[in-house]
Formats: sequence, structure tokens, C-alpha cells
Amino acid sequence: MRLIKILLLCTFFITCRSQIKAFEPVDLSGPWQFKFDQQNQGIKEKWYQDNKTDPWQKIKVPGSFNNTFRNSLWYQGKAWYKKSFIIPPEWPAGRLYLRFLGVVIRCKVWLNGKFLGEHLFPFTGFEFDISDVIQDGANLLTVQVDNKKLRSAIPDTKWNGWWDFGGITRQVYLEWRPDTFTKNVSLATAQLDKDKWELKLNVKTMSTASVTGSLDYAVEDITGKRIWHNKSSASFSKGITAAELSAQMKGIKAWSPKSPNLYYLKIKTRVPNEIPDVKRIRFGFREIKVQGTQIFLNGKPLLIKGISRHELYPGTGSTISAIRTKMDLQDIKDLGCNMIRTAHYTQHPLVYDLCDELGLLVWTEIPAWKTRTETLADDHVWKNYGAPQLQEMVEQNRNHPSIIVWSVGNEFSSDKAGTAKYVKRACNYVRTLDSTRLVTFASDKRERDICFDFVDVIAVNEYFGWYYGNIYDVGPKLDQLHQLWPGKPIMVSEFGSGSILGWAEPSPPDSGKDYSEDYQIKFLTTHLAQIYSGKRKFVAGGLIWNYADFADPHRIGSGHPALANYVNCKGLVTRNRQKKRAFGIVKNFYKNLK
Ligand code: ADA
Repeated sequence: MRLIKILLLCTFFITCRSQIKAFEPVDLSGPWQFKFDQQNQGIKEKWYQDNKTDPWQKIKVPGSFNNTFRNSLWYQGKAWYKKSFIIPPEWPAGRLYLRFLGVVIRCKVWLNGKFLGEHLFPFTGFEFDISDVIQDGANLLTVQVDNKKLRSAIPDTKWNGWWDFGGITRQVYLEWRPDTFTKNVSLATAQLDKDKWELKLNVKTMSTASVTGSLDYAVEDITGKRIWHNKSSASFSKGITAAELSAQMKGIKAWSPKSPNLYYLKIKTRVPNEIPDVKRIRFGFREIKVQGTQIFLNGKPLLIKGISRHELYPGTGSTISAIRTKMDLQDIKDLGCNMIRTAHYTQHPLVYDLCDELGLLVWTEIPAWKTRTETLADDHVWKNYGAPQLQEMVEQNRNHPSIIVWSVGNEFSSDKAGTAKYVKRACNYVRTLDSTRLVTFASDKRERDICFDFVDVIAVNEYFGWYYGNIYDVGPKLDQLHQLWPGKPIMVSEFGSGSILGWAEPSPPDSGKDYSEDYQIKFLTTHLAQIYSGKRKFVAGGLIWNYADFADPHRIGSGHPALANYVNCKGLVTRNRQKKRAFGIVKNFYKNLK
């Protein structure tokens, strides 16, 4: 009898486990059908309900149409994708969602001929509830993508600092969710004592009806040991119900680049007669703040040793494999860095996951790259592109302990009033979304900037000795900035020079665009020595431009080496990740930096 009971119990658990397992999202990656729409005929001819296969072509999702089809590298305009799918028959009643991780630049989405909605900017995710549109058998998903740059948008037509690879460049998932599920969790951690921390949660639950149930919270360490638990009954109203709670915990191991300790938050939403919803979020206990002219991480002064990394790789555009992403970030960690800048946009969720694991701090941003003043000051642009893009960047990535800086843009005219209007409202808006991180932007106006009052840390891009001045101007410039803004930390958010692998120059100059590896080494070592002189306590460190060479449409002519046409070659490694001599020099410098 006892054996039968054990067998029955095992069967029950295996069935339950397989059932929960069976509800994993369906990844719609793979072959889709594709058609360019240069004449913008698609909507008029209702391509969103075109079940024919001819004359559609095959394309891989995720990926870009610019590097899939011949002679399409420069294409900017409309293009259509479509895919048929069925709902897994084992999925029970509940809610069905389509989740996109990112499309470049804009898109409109239809399902079974019904318009679901649109997304107006690149590099952040979005989703649609398709529960009421889905049908038995095949469902036809069509997406109109448009990678034409617009003047009144963010990014705008000034964007030409990296290649515009258009398409469904990140994964698309089909997801089952119970009628009552956790839709959004924002967590924040604060240090109370050496190993005593506070965890604050704001949990938004979505429900299709007013129901009562319970919310079951637990925090576990990386071994699965439960360190905190809280269960409470809950009344969920139809739509969104917000719950806030905070808890203090002892014996916590903080997250830092040296010790990237991670924990799991589990939230189980139970409602009678429904399959429970279990949300599992990996996070870390980490605190970042500015005190005077220094940045403090977990109560200790932070010295940033960083580098920027574009999400670009030859042949795959901005769709980079998981293994390549991991190799890049491991390389950056081996370089001795403790921070990366995801210049100039919100990158694939895997980047932040890996930075959490490897112990790399992150500066992430929206692609307001040299955006025009009149565009940034425009209220319509703010409402449709600025605010929602900042909101998606923060809300989709805020639970990563690695992220410490939200940036509202790069090298716009922050010496002009119109831009100051944007910077002020963007920084303040980001703080309403998340008051636990630093907010700033990367300035190339430096001593002429009028927006530094709005930021937590002053960040300046400088190319002394490359575009202007000479390599020894950095120190005096930092001192000048400190005299103008004595109360804030300053960091150098970009510095770098171009080099061609194998080019040598026995006596490199002190300025000018010399593309030898020797000059890149001289440029970087002199800048690093001034940034990390140790004499300037107000300097929080720097972010080298850039980890790798990358596709850049405005790199041609005016002295740019022809063999590097359309390539920004300021990387420490080539596009294919071949190390240049500067990589070893920088590694040595960062490793010996105390
Ligand atoms: C600017 C810009 C970078 C890159 C750099 C360069 O600082 O922010 O995106 O274009 O110049 O390489 O010149």
C-alpha cells in the first residue's frame, strides 16, 4: 500500500512539474516571410491579411533586412514580416500575450487582420494582449517595420553614429499567463548596516476580474535557501492592483563588481480555481549614491574603470548571439573593467543579466544621440518619444543590480535653452520612476554646458589630441570643470582614438588623427594617467570609447583610412574581436590601478 501511495505522489508531482514547464513562452524565432514595401503599398493593399506565400521571401527573426538581402545595407523605409503560429493545445484558459524584445525603428502589428497597435522607437520591448484576437488553428501575425529616421522623433535624423540595422532585431515570444498575474515588479534595496539591508517592493498585479486571493513573497539566496517569506491575502480589482511592501533582512551579501552576489525574489499569486502565477526575479542588494564630489557603492567610494560597447557584430548587425554577447562581456571583465556603457541605447536583456552575473556596473541610455534642440524641446516629441522611451528603459531593466546610471542622451546641444528644457524634465521624470540610481547624459559641450545642475554626476566626452587640442589637455580641462561645478562628481564618458590593426608609428604625435596603434596607445595612456592621477578626488573615473570597432555610416573621407570605410575604428579590438596592442596596455593599467 505504502509503495502505491509513493508512486501516486510521484506521478502527481511529475504531472504538476511538466504542466508548469509546459507553460514556458514559445519563442517565435526562426524563418518568417518578408517583403520590402518601398512604395508604401502594404496598408492600402492590406498585406496584413495576405495569406499567400508568393512573392514573400524568407528571412530570419531575429535579424535585420539590411544585411539579409543583397544591396539593402542602406535601405531605410518600410518592410513587412509575417508568421503563422498555433497556440499550444495543452495551454489552458487564461491570457495570451505577444512580447517583442525590440524592433528597429518603428512597427505596426496585426494579428489575424486585426490591428493590435504600434511601437514608435527602437531598442526597448513591448507587448500585446492577444487573448481576444486569437483563433483555433493557424494565426497570422504581420508586422510592418519602418527603419526610416524621422526629424521629429527620438532618435531623429541626426542619428548616424552607428548603423541603422532595421528589422525585428530581437526575439518575439508567445506567452500564456493566468487570468490574474504579476505584470510588473520594481524592487529597490538600501543598506541599513554592514550586512543588514532593506528590500522595497512595488508589485502590480493584472486581473481580468475582481477577485480575492493571496500574494506569497519569498527571497532565496543563490543556493535556494529561503531567507525571507511573507504571505498575505489580497483583493485584486479588475485591471491593475498595486501592492507595496518593504522588509529588512540580515546576513545579506551585497552585490558589487568584486562580489556579484545574487538572490531570487519569488512572487506567487494565488486565486481560487486558477493556476497560480509564479514570477521569479533575480536581483542583488546594492546601493549607489552621490556624496559630495564622489560616487559611493555600498558605502564605499567608487572608482569607475569602464568602456563603451555597441551591440554590433559583422554580418549579424545588432542581433548578436548569446555566446558572442557573453564572450564580449567576459573580455571586458578580463580587461579589468568594472563598468560598461551600453552606448547609445538600451541593449538586449541578456546584456544586463550577464553584467549582473559577471559583476559589471552599467550605464544605459536612450538613443537621443545629437538630437536637434527643437526636437528635444518639442512637447509632442516628449509625449510620444521621450517620456515613453525613458519609461520603458527604466521599467524593463530596473531590477538589475548592475545598472547604476540612467542616461537621457548623448552629445545634444546642452549649451542651448531648448535642450535644457528636455534635460531638466527628462532627469526629473526618470527620478520619479526610479530614485535609487544616478541620472545624467554625456556632454560634449563641457565648460559651455548649461544642464549640469539637473544631473547627479557630470559626464563629459572628450577627444583631446584626436579631434582638437592635444593629449595633455585632459587634466587642465577636468580642473576647469571642477572649478565651474565644484559640488559634483565628474566622469569622462568617452575618450578614445582610432587605430588600424598592424599600423605602426615609431614616434607618434601629441595630436592629430594618426591611425597607428602606437598613437592609440599613447593617446589612451596619457588620458588614463590624467583621469586616474589620484590627485583629483572629484573625478569618478572614465569609460573608454570603444570596446570594439563597429559599423558607422559617417566614417568615410576627410582622412579616414579607406580600408576602414564605414567603420568606427576606435575599438581596443577589431570588429571581429581581434585584440589590438592597446587592449593589453589598458588591461595592465586597469589591473595595476589601486
Ligand atoms: C561621439 C559620439 C560617439 C562616437 C564618437 C566618435 O563622442 O558620442 O557615438 O561617434 O563621437 O567615435 O567620434
